[in-house]
Amino acid sequence: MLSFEKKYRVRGGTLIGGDLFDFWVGPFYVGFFGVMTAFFSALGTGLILYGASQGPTWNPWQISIAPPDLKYGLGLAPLMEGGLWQIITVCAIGAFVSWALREVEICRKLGMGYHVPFAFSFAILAYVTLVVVRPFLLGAWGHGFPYGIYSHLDWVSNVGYQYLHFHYNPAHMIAVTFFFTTTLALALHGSLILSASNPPKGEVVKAGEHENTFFRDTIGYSIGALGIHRLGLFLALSAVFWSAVCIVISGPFWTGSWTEWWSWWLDLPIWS
Ligand code: UQ2
Repeated sequence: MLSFEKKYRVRGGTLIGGDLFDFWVGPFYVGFFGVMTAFFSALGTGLILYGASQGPTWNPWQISIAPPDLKYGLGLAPLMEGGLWQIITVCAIGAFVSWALREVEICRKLGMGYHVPFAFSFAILAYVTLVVVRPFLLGAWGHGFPYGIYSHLDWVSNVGYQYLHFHYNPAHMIAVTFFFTTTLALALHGSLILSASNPPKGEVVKAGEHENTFFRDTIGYSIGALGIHRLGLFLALSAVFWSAVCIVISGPFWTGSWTEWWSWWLDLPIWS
């Protein structure tokens, strides 16, 4: 594997700057976007530490960098009144997007598909939905979540109760179902691979045909070695996608309780 790495440590595939940033540090490809990732990560982390130093605690569970008050709307807030949160948010998005583009450059060097950066972009999308899209649609950066371990949990809890019963949010139902199905698929896949490739001492390693046959014998169907990975990617991305949908519709498109939303069913003309 080490000689393989050397052979594929090739020039080119960069999106910007030509050969200028086309270099490695030890095992890590850097590139223009590696420099950008390092810059935004260092600045963002530094600002979080500075914010913590101005706050009431160094208890890691309780440190929190809060977004601006709602009165600042979509404007800039003073540094200690949410301005830090705004700059940290820009740094976070800069670091995440740079990381994704660094992945793209590595894919291009290796002649691979863009599946990994495509998948990562869904995680970025979920974060951006929470701290940019939804606050923007609601008219204030103060609708973003605070950067703290406990404080962001409190935010999730409070926003959930704001819609009375978040589990009645139909997009939340779909997202949860995808999360659970993802764990089912990974449990099936992980256990199947280990069962075939980790035989007891002295027994021969099994592979594809045994894996297929196990599922054909138990449920009459095998999705296949490539298929299970396509399914897994689809399930995981769908979970993230519907999570973003379920929060972005809460507020901008539905302000009441989510239990009440289901009255569309009782309001159907067919009952009268
Ligand atoms: C499979 C297969 C794999 C697998 C798994 C299956 C040989 C190594 C886990 C079985 C998966 C099925 C039947 C799909 C289940 C559907 C959902 C929605 C969870 O056939 O091929 O490759 O790892």
